[in-house]
Amino acid sequence: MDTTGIPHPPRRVPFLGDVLGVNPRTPVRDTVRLGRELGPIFTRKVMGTEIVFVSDAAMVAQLNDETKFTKHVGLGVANLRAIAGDGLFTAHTSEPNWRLAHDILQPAFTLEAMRGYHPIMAEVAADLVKSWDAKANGDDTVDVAADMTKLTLETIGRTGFGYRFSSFERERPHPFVVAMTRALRYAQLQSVRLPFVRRAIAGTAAQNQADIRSMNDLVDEVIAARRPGEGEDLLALMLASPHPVTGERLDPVNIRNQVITFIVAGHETTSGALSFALYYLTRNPRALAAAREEVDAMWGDQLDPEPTFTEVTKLRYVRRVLDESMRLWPTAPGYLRGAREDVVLGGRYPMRKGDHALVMLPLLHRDPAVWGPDPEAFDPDRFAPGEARKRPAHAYKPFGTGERACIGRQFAIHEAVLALGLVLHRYEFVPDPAYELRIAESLTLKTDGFRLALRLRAKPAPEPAANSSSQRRKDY
Ligand code: MNH
Repeated sequence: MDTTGIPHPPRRVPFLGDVLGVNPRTPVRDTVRLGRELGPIFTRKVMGTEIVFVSDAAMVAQLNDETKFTKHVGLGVANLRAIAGDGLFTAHTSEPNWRLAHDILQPAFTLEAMRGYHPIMAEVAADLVKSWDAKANGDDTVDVAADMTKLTLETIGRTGFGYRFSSFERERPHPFVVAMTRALRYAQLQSVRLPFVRRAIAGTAAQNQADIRSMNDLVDEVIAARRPGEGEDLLALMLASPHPVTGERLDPVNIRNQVITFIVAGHETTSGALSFALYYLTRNPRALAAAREEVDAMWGDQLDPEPTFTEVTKLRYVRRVLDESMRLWPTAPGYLRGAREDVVLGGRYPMRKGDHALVMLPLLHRDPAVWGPDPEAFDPDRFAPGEARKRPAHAYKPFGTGERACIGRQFAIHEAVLALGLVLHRYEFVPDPAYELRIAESLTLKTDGFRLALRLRAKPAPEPAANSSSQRRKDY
């Protein structure tokens, strides 16, 4: 797009662009800092690519207008097509497979459908608790982001495809995870135009080909092992269900792309959100106390509560903690919108059909005009009943917008509230007071180096009862 008149950082260097004072490890945080100086629309040019960033709620509302804009597959998302092809996340809205897959899969992501996944989600949360119990009450600490990633990967694997990565039982990550992590890093570094830098960080093209092949092979095995009519998961739906209107089906290559898409999209973002939520809870005693009060009111002195679906949906404060964490650090920090026709953004910036701009969520979510004078303050009550209605409709968009918004939103929220609720009920968290938040930035955001020691919370002695399973847990 024509960027004359849009502010950009001072000291632009020929060819390299806006690289002064920019650390390649922290592009999102640097952009947040820049945005505070440059205002709600600005550009950055990095290695020849210029990106327009937008964070003003009114301009974002315009970009979110589905009649004038749609998702633009560019930057990091475009690079992922080597891995996920025309899967839901990486498909162009105009690709026929996008709508076909969207319509076939939509029923698998309703709140009602979550009822079906709930028992498996609870089983995985119980696995997390078991692994944390083994480290509680001693000198051990847990790496929060790593363990949340085990939880979310296991959850999408088992609920989506009946596949166990056995994350909690392994010393080293599953080979699929090794290949996926490296392939994602490789994809992300496609935009780096210095091949030797890229090779040093992400390995060779041959390695990348091998990684993608090994991911495909595992997925193909899982699909081949599935007998017709078996299971009630995402895979069963994709194999068995024709489009509700046209009767068309997903082809095998597309199904493979979807499986890989769900594994990638379905775990990194949710695990990051859980990690930030735990980080903020350990820094905000009042929020922690309020969240504790809620889970204690729900599960009281039960030693091993078995949360029901409905109980999880009633943990409203825990949900607010999650919402507020995703306000400050939306783990998918932005999304691109492309113009369907010539438009003028914000009444001042002409965009031609096909031009695109990035909605910069951490800045949108800090706009003082919307969030008040102290947007950095962590306050879950910003999401108390009625509060959202007082804000402009497009001021909070951690799950994206319109028909290309996150299909897994309810899934992520149910999974995360369940796990957060359980660990809040069970453990006292002992953070390292010297830890200052660091963020690992890849395609998504995660806490970096955030560790917790855990203490099992003291509970009143259980009523003596014959054959009570809780009797066995003397350590509680
Ligand atoms: Mn998810 C799209 C954020 C969890 C599967 N997701 C998006 C988009 C955002 C997003 C933002 C839109 C991106 C864009 O416009 O380019 N997603 C999240 C966050 C979490 C999350 C913050 C957790 C917290 N997502 C999940 C889970 C799943 C999932 C869990 C699957 C089980 N997301 C998707 C898919 C898409 C998507 C699939 C693409 C949907 C489409 O375009 O049709």
